[in-house]
Amino acid sequence: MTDKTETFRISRRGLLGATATGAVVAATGAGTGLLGSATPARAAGEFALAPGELDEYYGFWSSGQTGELRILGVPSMRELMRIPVFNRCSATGWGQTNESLKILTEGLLPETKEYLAAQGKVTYDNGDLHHPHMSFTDGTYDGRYLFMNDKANTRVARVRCDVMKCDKIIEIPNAHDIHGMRPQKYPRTGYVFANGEHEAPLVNDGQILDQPEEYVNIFTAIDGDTMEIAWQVIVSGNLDNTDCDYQGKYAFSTSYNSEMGMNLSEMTEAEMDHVVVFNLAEIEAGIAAGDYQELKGVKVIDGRKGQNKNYTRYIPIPNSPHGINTAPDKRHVMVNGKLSPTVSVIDLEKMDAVFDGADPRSCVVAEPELGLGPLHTAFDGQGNAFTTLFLDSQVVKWNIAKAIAGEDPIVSKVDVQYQPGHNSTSMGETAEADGKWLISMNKFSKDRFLNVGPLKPENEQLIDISSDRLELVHDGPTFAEPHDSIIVRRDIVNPVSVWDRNDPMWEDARKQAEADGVDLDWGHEEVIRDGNKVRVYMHSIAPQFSMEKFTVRQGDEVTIYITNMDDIDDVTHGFCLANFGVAMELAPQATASVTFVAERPGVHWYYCQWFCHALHMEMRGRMFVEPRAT
Ligand code: K7E
Ligand code: CUA
Repeated sequence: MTDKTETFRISRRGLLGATATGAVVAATGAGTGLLGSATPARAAGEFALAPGELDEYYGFWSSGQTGELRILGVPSMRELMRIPVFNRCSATGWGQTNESLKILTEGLLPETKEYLAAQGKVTYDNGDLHHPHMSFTDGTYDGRYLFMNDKANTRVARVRCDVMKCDKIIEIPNAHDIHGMRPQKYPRTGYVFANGEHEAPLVNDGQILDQPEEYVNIFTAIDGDTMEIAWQVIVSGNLDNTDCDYQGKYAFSTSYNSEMGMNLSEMTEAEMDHVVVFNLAEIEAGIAAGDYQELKGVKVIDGRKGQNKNYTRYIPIPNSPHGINTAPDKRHVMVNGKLSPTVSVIDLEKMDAVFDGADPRSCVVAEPELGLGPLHTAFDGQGNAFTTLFLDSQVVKWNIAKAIAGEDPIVSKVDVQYQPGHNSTSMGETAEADGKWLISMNKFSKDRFLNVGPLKPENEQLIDISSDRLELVHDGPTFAEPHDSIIVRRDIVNPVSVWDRNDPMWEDARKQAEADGVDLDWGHEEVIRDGNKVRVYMHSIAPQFSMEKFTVRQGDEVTIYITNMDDIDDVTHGFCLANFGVAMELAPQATASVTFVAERPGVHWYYCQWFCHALHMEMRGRMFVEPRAT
């Protein structure tokens, strides 16, 4: 940090005070001028990468209501890729190709398919992706999968890390609006835990509205290998965020509405809410012993308060806790107070006793006051925690052992711009937390960037945490609205550059080709007519499609299969059929397909829409649609 930056920071703090809000910035009008004139100097350290240099970490970012997953390089904060998941993607054809539609539709519940059909749709085209997390083996990331939730439409998705594409999306029955989601850390993933956030009647068929006692919430364990639901637990109160231990024994979720209120004043009435602790072995034993009801094909166990069973325990926690984060010491869990200025520290070594009947609060070994609006906590692996303070617009570094000893745990604070939600540290949610970088994911950017109109980007700030002096080194604008990120050492992530021709993603295309007597392993160009269904097989190799033209009839249902024969890094083609709303990505050695009804007679050009060659513009052909006989 240069002196200039320090001065800038002090003067801004002096001007706005410790609980600066955007309203104050706007009202004084001085914020913009100050910030504009004092550009923080870029720290000439490890953070600045020269062109061509590679990052040390992969960052996996959610995108909130955009519905996609993003990959950034850390520490450069360069955005490297977007992986469409719950959204419709114009560039890749996600949500349009047959391969993506299969993934987007096969995991939907029957009643959802009916609802969508009534809208003339086969799948949702929005999502709200909050929490991306990698699969674990033995307490650290294993580079197999990324899992993520969709709060908007109650789904959980999986992305394969070898090709960085989504391969499974499931809708979670019985639950409503999946929010918190975490993979099991030990012995491996294993389970993926998912919180239903919003309460609803257990059988939600329109018979019950204002009987809060009939409302429940559902915690779900998904098998991360098969992406099938393993079991569910009915709980009291709603569920917000979740995490689990490093022993494979417990998972736990925060609840900000233990009151089961239906409006704001009811939801925030009680002084204490709770964390629900799930005892995995007890739940598995209960299921095995038949102590469940089957609802929509899922085994659902009752873990509500007062059930007198050992499936769950309810730990009282001050007012509306939000984030919950297990420390890399494998022992302590931080529950972030949100409306309470505290973080409650749970000692997992005291949890067995709580299940044996000890006072639930006996596992809370510290509750330090850290500042206003604690939302999420990250770790450096050296006994320190970093908590975002939403209302204070700060990140506070504090020492866990000091908090437990009853000493002042606060090491330092750094201002962030502005109102942080999640933060994440390098490898910080694993046993290999390395204490190098912290990302503060701020909900408001206000005056930090050029004004782009009423809708502003969010701001994500990179902070060097290698010393006690938390050094802000980079501002990064992002589009709506990454909630959460993970920072993964690059040696753990090893994607391929070229598809395997036999990848499961192209299995349906291969089977259909085989049935049609077309050999996809050779250059192919075939038009197969099957009633009014027409299947067109062609390949691409820079700078040409193997078919310069083909003919179909008006009203035919046409499926185009294209195999990209190029097997060189980075030679991706595309297929865009103009004025048909059809476009898809063809990465090296991929076989992608798309289906449409040829309702437009005439000559229609298809072209390659991913720049691939000096003759990319010439990479095109014609579809001729013969008019229907009148
Ligand atoms: Cu935004 Cu993790 Cu959905 Cu906190 S959650 S901020
Ligand atoms: Cu092929 Cu552009």
